[in-house]
Amino acid sequence: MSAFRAARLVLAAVGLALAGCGGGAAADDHPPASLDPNSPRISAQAIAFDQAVLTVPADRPFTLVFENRENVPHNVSIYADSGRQDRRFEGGVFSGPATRWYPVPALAPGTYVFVCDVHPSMSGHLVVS
Ligand SMILES: [Cu+2]
Repeated sequence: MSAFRAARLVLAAVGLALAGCGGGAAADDHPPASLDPNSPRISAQAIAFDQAVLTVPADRPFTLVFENRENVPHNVSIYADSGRQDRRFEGGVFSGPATRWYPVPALAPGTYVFVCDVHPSMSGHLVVS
């Protein structure tokens, strides 16, 4: 196989991979150009989050900095209800050790639930005020 043909196959595979990660999951593998130093941070290790409560300001988009410290797939999603039906943000799943910067849209004041969709026991509360 020629190098050119091999490269085209790789590009096609990458395109398929990108197309396959739809569903609204969001994750940036680099920080935004201007990361607010007050951005909420959370990490995962031993199938657990390091924090039970996160607090963010209401009605303002924010960046959630998520550090996955282990070679296990995790994400952070945000739900408006404890029954986890009304999802307001779906973070992309990834294995660590790695960090992702989740672009979370503005949320109305209230108490939300954050959870790892892969491990439902990993959860906490997001206080938006
Ligand atoms: Cu998880």
